[in-house]
Amino acid sequence: MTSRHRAPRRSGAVEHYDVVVIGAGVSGMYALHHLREMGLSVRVYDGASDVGGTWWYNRYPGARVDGPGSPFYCYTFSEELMKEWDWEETQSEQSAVLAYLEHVADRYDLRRDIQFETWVEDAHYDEASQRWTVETHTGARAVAPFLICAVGALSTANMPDIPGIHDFAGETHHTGQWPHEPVSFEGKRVAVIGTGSSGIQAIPEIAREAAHVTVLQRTPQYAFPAGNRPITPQEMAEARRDWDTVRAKMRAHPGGFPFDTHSRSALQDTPEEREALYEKLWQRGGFGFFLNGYTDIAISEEANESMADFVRAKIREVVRDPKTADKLMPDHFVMTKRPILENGYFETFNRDNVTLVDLREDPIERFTPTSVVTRTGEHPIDMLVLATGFDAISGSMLRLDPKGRGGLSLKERWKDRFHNHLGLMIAGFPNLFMIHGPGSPGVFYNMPLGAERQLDWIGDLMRHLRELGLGAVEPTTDSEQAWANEVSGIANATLFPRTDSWWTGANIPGKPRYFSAYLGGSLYYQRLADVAARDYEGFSFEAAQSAGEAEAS
Ligand code: NA7
Repeated sequence: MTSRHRAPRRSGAVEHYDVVVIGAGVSGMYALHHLREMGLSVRVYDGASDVGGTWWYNRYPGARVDGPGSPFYCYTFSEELMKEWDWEETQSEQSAVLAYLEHVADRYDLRRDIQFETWVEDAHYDEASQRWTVETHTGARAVAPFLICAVGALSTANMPDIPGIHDFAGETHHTGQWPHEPVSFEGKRVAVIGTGSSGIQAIPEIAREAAHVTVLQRTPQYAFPAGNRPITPQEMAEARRDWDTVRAKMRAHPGGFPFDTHSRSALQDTPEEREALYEKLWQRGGFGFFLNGYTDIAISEEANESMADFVRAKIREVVRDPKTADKLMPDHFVMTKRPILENGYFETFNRDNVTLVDLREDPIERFTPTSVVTRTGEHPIDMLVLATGFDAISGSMLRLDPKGRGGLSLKERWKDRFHNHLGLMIAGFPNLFMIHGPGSPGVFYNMPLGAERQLDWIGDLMRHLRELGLGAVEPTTDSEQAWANEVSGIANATLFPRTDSWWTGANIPGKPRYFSAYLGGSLYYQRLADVAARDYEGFSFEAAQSAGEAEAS
């Protein structure tokens, strides 16, 4: 397994900034750029050795954008940036996204304010000085009035706790911590645990090279043809031609992409009409089912069943062995786990060198140094790939575990629920901001654009504090409660909370189980604007310490 590169421990140094940002991924990079443009001094810390966050870590074979995709999974703050970068495929490979982020870092000279290979081990708030102090693994400390946690919604790897797993003597790799050196599967017997987006992208690639692949599947999944294709120069030109209009369209769209919205219910159509639309979308591939399909798939059980039946039939058409096809039949509401785009995943089960184990009927009992043992037998293996996902959305904040007023830890505050207001701030943790945290649209929105919009709002709030001589801001617990009701109210009107998924925290034992993302799409940004327009209703403020008081404390 890869280990984090770490600088040697040293102590004593204390540096002062206006803002400390944790994380140099898509969100942290924009935080640095935007806040620096505002004239603030900013320091960014990241455990990786370069920019990219999730895109730096997730280098497993087959890793690609698996959303609506390029060229619109990108920053929008600069027309020049949009005009100078050519995307080549609709579902860009990990290396292409990382190359783009490296270009952004070069173009805006971001690295000079980022300290890489540096892990923040502690962050605590001092009420008297209205400052956050972060301490890194080197013992160095940085003090700043504002702390931005751009720690990633999909960054904290979920390592399964299976008897004997640490005794397994072969190579073990988690997809979210993939080595930078090439990993060879040639001649190896590989077991893969996990059939979410990462497993479904990686398994066909591994199977092409490995001697044998044993897929250990806990939940069968609906997966849709990725429909990856080259982006033509004409399409790139079209995307850039009237950038202001394209950008406005992105901001108006519920998911943050410049596409037309649709409004048709599946139940308005006859079964034949539905079948025809599903077939058209299947042939086209990509995220069409969600962007150009029906509006009630995630709301109505009956509508949901019509699409689920269609996908199950498609899986049966592809997979030749009926017993294997049976094991691959998903039985949850379609769309209520993260929709997956696949590139030859189901065909992979027609290969002679691939075996599917259904862990629901044949669970893993233990690992030995050379095998994985399930209830019905032993599978000798040379390599283990953990495509077991992440402690998502809230996990990275809890791993950081900042300490707010009175030394209260986030773990304590979030014991039962991820309390927050607007998905941005937490009562008792003044001047701390989360990007893509629980309570925000996060992974349900075009993430670079979502980060820009959250950070623009945060920048405005910082300006507001400065102009009014205020030193600290945090939400009231009443506003947190109201926001929780709004988030849950929207989610509970859908089928999403009824399925176990990383969206509901059900993949992590002991985690509060509820749907924590804001599902109102771009309405969220309207809510942010309204709150700001009403003088930051729902937040409480403190006057700024005088320089002398701050110094004394
Ligand atoms: P996911 O989507 O959380 O998938 C993880 C997979 O691993 C999923 O099939 C899990 O089964 C399985 N899993 C997790 N723990 C275990 C244990 N202990 N035993 C057996 N199987 C297990 O993570 P991904 O990395 O694929 O994707 C994350 C996001 O990254 C993705 O949605 C995109 O947005 C990008 P389960 O379904 O929980 O039964």
